[in-house]
Amino acid sequence: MRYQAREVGVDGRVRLVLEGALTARDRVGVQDFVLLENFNSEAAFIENLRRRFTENLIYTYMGSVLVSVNPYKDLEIYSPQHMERYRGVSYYEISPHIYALSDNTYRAMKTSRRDQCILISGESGAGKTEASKKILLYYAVSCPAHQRMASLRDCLLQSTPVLEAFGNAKTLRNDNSSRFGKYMDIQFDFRGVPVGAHILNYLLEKSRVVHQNHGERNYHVFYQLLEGGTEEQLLHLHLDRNPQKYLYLVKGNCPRVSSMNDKNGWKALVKALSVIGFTEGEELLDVIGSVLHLGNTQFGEEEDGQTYVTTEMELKTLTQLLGVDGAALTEALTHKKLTANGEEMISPLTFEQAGAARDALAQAVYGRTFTWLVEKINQSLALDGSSVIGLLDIYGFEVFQHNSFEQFCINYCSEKLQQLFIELTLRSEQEEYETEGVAWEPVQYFDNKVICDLIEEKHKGIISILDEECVRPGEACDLSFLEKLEDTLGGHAHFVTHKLANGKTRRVLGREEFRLLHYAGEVNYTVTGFLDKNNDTLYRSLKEVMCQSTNHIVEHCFRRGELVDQKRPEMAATQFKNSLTKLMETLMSKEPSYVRCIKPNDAKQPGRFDEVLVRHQVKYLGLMENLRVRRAGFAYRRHFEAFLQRYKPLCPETWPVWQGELAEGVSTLVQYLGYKPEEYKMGRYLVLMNTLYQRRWAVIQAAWRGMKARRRARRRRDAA
Ligand code: AD9
Ligand code: MG
Repeated sequence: MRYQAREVGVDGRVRLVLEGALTARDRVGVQDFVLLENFNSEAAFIENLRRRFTENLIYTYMGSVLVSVNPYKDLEIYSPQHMERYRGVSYYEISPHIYALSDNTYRAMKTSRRDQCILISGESGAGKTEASKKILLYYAVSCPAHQRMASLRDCLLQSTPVLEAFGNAKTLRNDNSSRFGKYMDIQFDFRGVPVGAHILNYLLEKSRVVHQNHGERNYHVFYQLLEGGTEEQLLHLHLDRNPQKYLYLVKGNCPRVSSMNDKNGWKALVKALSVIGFTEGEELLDVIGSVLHLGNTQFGEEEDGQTYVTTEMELKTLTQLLGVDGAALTEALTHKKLTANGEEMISPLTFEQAGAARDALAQAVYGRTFTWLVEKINQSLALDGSSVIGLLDIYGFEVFQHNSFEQFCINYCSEKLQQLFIELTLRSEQEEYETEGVAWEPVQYFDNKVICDLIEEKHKGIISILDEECVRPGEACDLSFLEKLEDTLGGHAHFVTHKLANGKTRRVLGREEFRLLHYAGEVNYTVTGFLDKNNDTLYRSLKEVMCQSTNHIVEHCFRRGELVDQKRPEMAATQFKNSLTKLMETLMSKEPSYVRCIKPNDAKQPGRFDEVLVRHQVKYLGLMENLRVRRAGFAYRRHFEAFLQRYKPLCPETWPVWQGELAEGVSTLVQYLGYKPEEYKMGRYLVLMNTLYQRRWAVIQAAWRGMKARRRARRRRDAA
């Protein structure tokens, strides 16, 4: 079988797309990997991606999965005209596009009334956030809307610049890297009009507020304020435009990023805050400023070991901005309160402890303000609808020279998403064929559940061991945590430390490192800081001071109730694990679509396609396995009853009612539609359409839509 199809590009040009051996003529490859003749060959798969990438065709389907390669340049394919072109069009009628996926998901929600979700995955810098922005734009602009919904549309779009300013930063992998996870539910009413939205945020990388690796930056908002804030604002905040003056901004030695315009970023942020209806703008500025002044607050040590604040002026500004009592803040930064036998005691902090307390305060203020911002945005979007499209854009798998607790959490999250992908596509698909009794050649794939278990299993997983070590009285420290890991997990196929079974040491790993063999590659984690970051505690005396703040944001973020609550809050990793478990449940309850993003090179450059890098991603994203399942499979399936109900008007024998057995009715219908035996399978309860013949399927759907449109027109005529 050989398709000779023309593909209408998003630029309007018609290109010839041939299935089969790639010859010099078909420069642009196939637009659906399912049509690749040599579908078992990874080389052919990558070659197809490369050809399309070279032609600026960054999207390719794999059945209903959209594979996207980051072009690292602006392609003019996202205009309102492009949106219009994709509205209501079937997948195969026009070149693959993120708008086609958005539109199909939207139509699936409307026709099936089932909640949908779009899962975007790929490593850091692969284009997940950009993809999620395009999808959001598509819904905001092209869905039907009422006049009063215009403000919702604006709030929806303007939530992005706010969250990016506060939650994104330049890393070595990505100049605009998301340092938090985001899941957004877009709510639609029964007519398909977007009526509201809700955002859930996941684990912001707080340590970045006080420390950045070489070549990286703190969160964008700090640089944007210094660059774009007015003279009066900076005067009020006692800030200098030069980021080098702030200790929290100099650690990475990277004040400017060529691809970012901080001034414009600030303008966009100010506009977005006003659209969303923030009334606390000035107080928000005070909070941002206070973090910078906190970073410049330094300590000295008396001869008797007493710690004191050396930067009086800095502290004065800080107390003004935070709206707290200066003496109380100084005391809380240099002393801690202990309760022993019901009695309260004050004990001085050492020089190091005071520095750590200051950093913990800066992280708490920033992190809690971020959560507060998300709440505020949610208030501006709140309204429930009858169906939902969920959009997940979460941090991607990342490996740096030094990887810490944050990378551990981020990569754990990647593992969970891969599990979900396996669960929903590779496993469930194959199980369904079995249940339906359809002949089927099983496809082998690597199931990363073993790595998820290694991390999250109760009592013997890494997170449990970390939690136990955090509450163990006595000498618990990062290294004792590593020892516990070795004792419990030594010998696990995906866990390695410097110790070899024969008592010798493995040179490539340091004494404070462990290595996880993730599904996406090996990562060495340095345990330094794991316990502190997991504990995530702030001295009680600092919380007490913050509770008294006259700044409404700070006051909202530090509730008095927290001081009374005796229960120890869950530790950071466990909190993250629980929120991920909930997220997975939410996603499992919806019908998923996938965008699999690929990063073409590590230099963030347009036009460069590094085959080795791409091959690695194709491998770990499981794209070849996915293709095999798709290719041998049945992309479309419906229960007999639903199928018959919907398509019976297309066949005189089944219209208006089919009297006999359901299965017989379905057979009659598909045969009438011209299906040959190899093109479909009858299961026990389902009719399954062979993936290879989905073009025919598209034609039938188009016929059905045409019929509906004719009927509507007739009704309108009759009514008139
Ligand atoms: V991370 O896990 O948050 O670090 P992402 O989100 O996968 O990562 P992002 O979407 O931020 O990556 O993309 C990185 C950069 O690639 C963007 O800032 C753009 O400069 C570039 N990019 C990505 N997708 C596109 C696109 N469709 N068109 C043009 C793009 N440029
Ligand atoms: Mg991102």
